Amino acid sequence: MAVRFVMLGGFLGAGKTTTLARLARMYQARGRRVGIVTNDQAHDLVDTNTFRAQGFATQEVPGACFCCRFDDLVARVGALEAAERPDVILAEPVGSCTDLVATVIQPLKDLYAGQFEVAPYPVLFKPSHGARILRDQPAGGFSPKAAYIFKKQLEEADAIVVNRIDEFDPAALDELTRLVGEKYPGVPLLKVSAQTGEGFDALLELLDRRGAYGRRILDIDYDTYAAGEAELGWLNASVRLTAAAPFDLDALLGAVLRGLAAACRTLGGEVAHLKLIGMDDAGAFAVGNVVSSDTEPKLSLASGISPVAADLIVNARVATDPALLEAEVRRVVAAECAAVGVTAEFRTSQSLRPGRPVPTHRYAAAK
Ligand SMILES: Nc1nc2c(ncn2[C@@H]2O[C@H](COP(=O)(O)OP(=O)(O)OP(=O)(O)O)[C@@H](O)[C@H]2O)c(=O)[nH]1
Ligand SMILES: [Mg+2]
Repeated sequence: MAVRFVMLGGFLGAGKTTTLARLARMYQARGRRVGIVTNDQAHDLVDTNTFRAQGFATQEVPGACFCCRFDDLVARVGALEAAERPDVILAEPVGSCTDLVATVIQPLKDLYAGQFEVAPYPVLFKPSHGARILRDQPAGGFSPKAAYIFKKQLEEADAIVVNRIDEFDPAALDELTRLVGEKYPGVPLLKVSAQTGEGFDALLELLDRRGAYGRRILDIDYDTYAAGEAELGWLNASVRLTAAAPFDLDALLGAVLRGLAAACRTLGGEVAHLKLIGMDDAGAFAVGNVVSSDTEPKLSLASGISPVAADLIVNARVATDPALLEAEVRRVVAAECAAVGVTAEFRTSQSLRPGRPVPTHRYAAAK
């Protein structure tokens, strides 16, 4: 039987990983086997580790987006199928990627029709940047080209899913959904909280639908798209933490996040997403995030542990020079670790600006 392929779009930090982890648990509770595929421009993914630490079978496509690594995506899904026999594949594309209907969904439907049954394509709406971008306020902290990507992501959605509704009172939520509805008329609108689970029955119901979905092929200018992506500085680093005495992993992650947020303010670069995962050698883990320059650093998943050694992975996506970003990450991690008697050894570190997307396939019209 064909495997259900569920891809969830949305801007950097919109809540894709949190949403997919919740959906995975819901599918499992209904007796369905789940496999997850993550994706990033570089190696050492916080998201892969976050999913695996929660016990989910996860494969990753690192180094470029799904659209440019389409064959890798199919191969990773194949590896999951061989090992896990999943009923559902959950796929998380890079949050700065768009045109996924033309480059991933349509080719999967056309070339792999017997293997996959592609679900409707929902895109998460990130309120912190989204409200400013849709109101045409100075591009939500980003340049108009990065804002262009944000809007194009929503334009190709079968449904727009407003996330983080736990943070809104009813009047503010009404205003936000009215704004989204006006900009994307006729597109079904869902309201969820990936944190609390509110609205997820409706999301699951949408994902189970069959019909003419995944057909909103964008009219898109790849020069603007590439320029918008290239404005983002990307940093992935993996660091070994060791100490002579136990240290509070959650407190250290919090201090690093606050230090990085302050460094980004000094650099003047809007934060798209700063994320960290700390893991001890026994599998306990903590995740911390900052999703915009005006939201507080948050320990999203706490470990409650005080190890003497741990691995730290830092993924930063900030509208600034990647070399400066890398220097700040190295400085902040070293300083915050030193302050609590922890030695930080950088094992790998990659900083880059995403290259121009060159999709493996692009369907100009829906099949
Ligand atoms: N309050 C609140 N926070 C949320 C919700 N959903 C996600 N978050 C938080 O938002 C942050 C980013 O969530 P992720 O799930 O990592 O976002 P993402 O879209 O996967 O990010 P990238 O993979 O970097 O693009 C984390 O701190 C989450 O805990 C929500 O519904 N409510
Ligand atoms: Mg993610």
